[in-house]
Amino acid sequence: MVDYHPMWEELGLDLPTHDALLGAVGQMYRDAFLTQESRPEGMSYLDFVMSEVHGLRVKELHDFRATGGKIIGTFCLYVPEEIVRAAGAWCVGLCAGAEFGYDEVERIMPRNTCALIKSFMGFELTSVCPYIRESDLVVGETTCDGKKKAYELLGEMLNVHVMELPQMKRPQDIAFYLTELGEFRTKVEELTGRTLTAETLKASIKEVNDKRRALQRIAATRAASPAPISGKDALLATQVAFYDDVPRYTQMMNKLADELEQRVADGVGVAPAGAKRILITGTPMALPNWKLHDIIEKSGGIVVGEEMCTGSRYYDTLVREDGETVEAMFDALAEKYMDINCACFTPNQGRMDDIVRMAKEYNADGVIDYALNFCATYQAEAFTVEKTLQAAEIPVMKIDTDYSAEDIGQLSTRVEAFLEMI
Ligand code: BJ8
Repeated sequence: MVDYHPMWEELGLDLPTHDALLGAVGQMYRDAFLTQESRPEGMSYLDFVMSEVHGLRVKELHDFRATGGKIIGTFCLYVPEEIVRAAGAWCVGLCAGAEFGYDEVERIMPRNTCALIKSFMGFELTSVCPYIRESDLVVGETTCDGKKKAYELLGEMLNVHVMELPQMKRPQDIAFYLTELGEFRTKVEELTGRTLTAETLKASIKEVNDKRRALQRIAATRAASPAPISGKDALLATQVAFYDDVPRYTQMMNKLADELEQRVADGVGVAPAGAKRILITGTPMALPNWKLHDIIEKSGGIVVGEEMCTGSRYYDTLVREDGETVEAMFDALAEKYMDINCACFTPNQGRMDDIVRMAKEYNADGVIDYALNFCATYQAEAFTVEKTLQAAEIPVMKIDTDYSAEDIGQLSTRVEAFLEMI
């Protein structure tokens, strides 16, 4: 076992608090993941990644920076990893999925802020996140109001760049997003001292598309009955996509997909025949948020898809690879990214269409619409989600929750009743 404490100390982490966090996440992981039966062998890679979540990967970032490399931390799907990589930097996802440091957060933010924002602010305020400390630049975006205000506070502690995002998807909005991408490119180039070229951008588009293609292969196998992989394991695969080394991750996920495709051919599954199949839609589930999947699958259901940013919104569409000039490739990036259906946009009919399409494609028996408490956009959109699914005659249940364990008993009862009803 390598002792990473000297590296964490160098990053200014609060070592006892950080040890406590790692201990708690390790316990959650063992309870949620290692208790599952007939897991695919390919999951051993993700088990290893998780066992080293603040270790080996952080060391790789640390070593990269020691040779002059730059790390860019992001919180949202609308910040293109392709631009970061084409200018020679690496990207890491910074959204956080655990309740930590809330007392410190509530000294500077309202109590009624969503768990995702409180979590990333809490991680920084209590000095427990090595990824944010390895980030030379943190990129925020003007999506929801809570995030916008959080980035102002984060900007007092870290080097933060905020991308302005439109809230609609008209041609003028897409043109505006393109100018923001141009500004972001300049920012990254200034940081790395390297120029993005048509050649490097083409390569990074292909590389990130390959990562998404691997995730698409995994997702496609989940339409089979029995499903060859649990929802929890599939969610973990997507969560790790935001942190891991891109080519290595793609290779390992393609290996996992090979195994899952073989399982489908052999009729091997992870859930008993007749287990109720659930599609989840809603707010993203950042590492280590596995709460709802765990509840559903411990109640005898199986999650077969996620219409969320840690799910289909991340990998369902690719960037066109036919561009030859930087301008053409930026157009292709704008086209792809502005096609993501976040509830911060209005109108957001594309999301409704995706939920119904996915429920059918993955043969879901029902949909759970999941929102973090105090997330106004997703909670407001829940009415349209419900109406849309009722019109399509697909059973739906709405769950509002946070990262705490307090409501697990109550949620389990509701989920069990929903699984029985559908
Ligand atoms: S593209 S979903 S990652 S903004 S849950 S912080 S919306 S109050 S995360 Fe998101 Fe980008 Fe959209 Fe996806 Fe605000 Fe809601 Fe909290 Fe949220």
